[in-house]
Amino acid sequence: MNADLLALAKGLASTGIRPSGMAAAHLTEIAREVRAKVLRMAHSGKTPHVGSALSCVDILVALYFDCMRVDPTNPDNPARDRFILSKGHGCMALYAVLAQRGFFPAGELKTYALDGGHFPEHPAVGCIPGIDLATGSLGHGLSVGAGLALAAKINGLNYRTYVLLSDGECEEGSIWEAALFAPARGLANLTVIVDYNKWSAMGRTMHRVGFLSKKWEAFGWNTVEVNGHDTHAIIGALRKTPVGQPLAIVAHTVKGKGVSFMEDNLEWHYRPPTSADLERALCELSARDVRMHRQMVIA
Ligand SMILES: Cc1ncc(C[n+]2csc(CCOP(=O)(O)OP(=O)(O)O)c2C)c(N)n1
Ligand SMILES: [Mg+2]
Repeated sequence: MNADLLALAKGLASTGIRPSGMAAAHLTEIAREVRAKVLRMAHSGKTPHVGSALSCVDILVALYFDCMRVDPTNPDNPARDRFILSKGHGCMALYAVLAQRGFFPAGELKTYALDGGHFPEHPAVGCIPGIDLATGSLGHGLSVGAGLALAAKINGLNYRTYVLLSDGECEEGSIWEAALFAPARGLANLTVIVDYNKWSAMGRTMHRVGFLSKKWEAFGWNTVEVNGHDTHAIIGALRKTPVGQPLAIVAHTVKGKGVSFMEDNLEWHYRPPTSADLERALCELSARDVRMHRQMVIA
């Protein structure tokens, strides 16, 4: 744990262990802020994976602003729920959500991807508060998550473990070994969310649409499909904690979600935004926000 950042986090006002019941408009505003932060990071760090990060923003907002019991002022609290971003290349979204939730000051994000900064392009334990596992090499997160869930069960602890997978990594055999293990051990304290954006790094993922959730079900998981950009639908799914079985949420998402020219466009797996791209994207995000606000006022 980085002592400086932890000290700064302790100085921030605590938002409590679980800020449940936030209004839809508030969560939408948080997601918009997070997307803007992601775009700024990708631009300043000149890094790839902006589409991957934008894909999972709403899922992370649902987790950190409703479902997960975490305390930014005590990020290592042994009672906290555990989170593994198995698709580690999407970490700009996680960094931005942690900042938004008060784990460290948002200004620190300016050091993203800089030598000597706290924010590597793939997350590592100890760089910033709130990272439970170093990830980036795809396919390992669920095995570790199953281990954390099993440890909780053995030790009689009631934390829950959440693992966010990408659909590309669901093409790896190690995921399905862990998927077989968790129901066999009755790990009802484990939740998987699949960011199902239908893209991998080089093209479309191989899962036939409609079959991915059937696969989880066949492996013994309680399975739900949701719109991965409808925060309240995600929250509804996350709150369904089945008895005796782990929970898999297949979240239908759009890579690059929130910025029209990045949506469903694989180019943004690789391309960092230029200054012009950034300006256009930020304008679009705020315009969408204004439109949404107007619709809400009218409704
Ligand atoms: C074991 C491993 N192989 C290859 C890569 C390189 N790589 C980075 S992202 C990615 C796939 C991206 O697609 P997906 O996993 O679906 O994530 P998305 O960006 O769509 O959320 C790959 C193959 C990796 N990180 N780890
Ligand atoms: Mg994908």
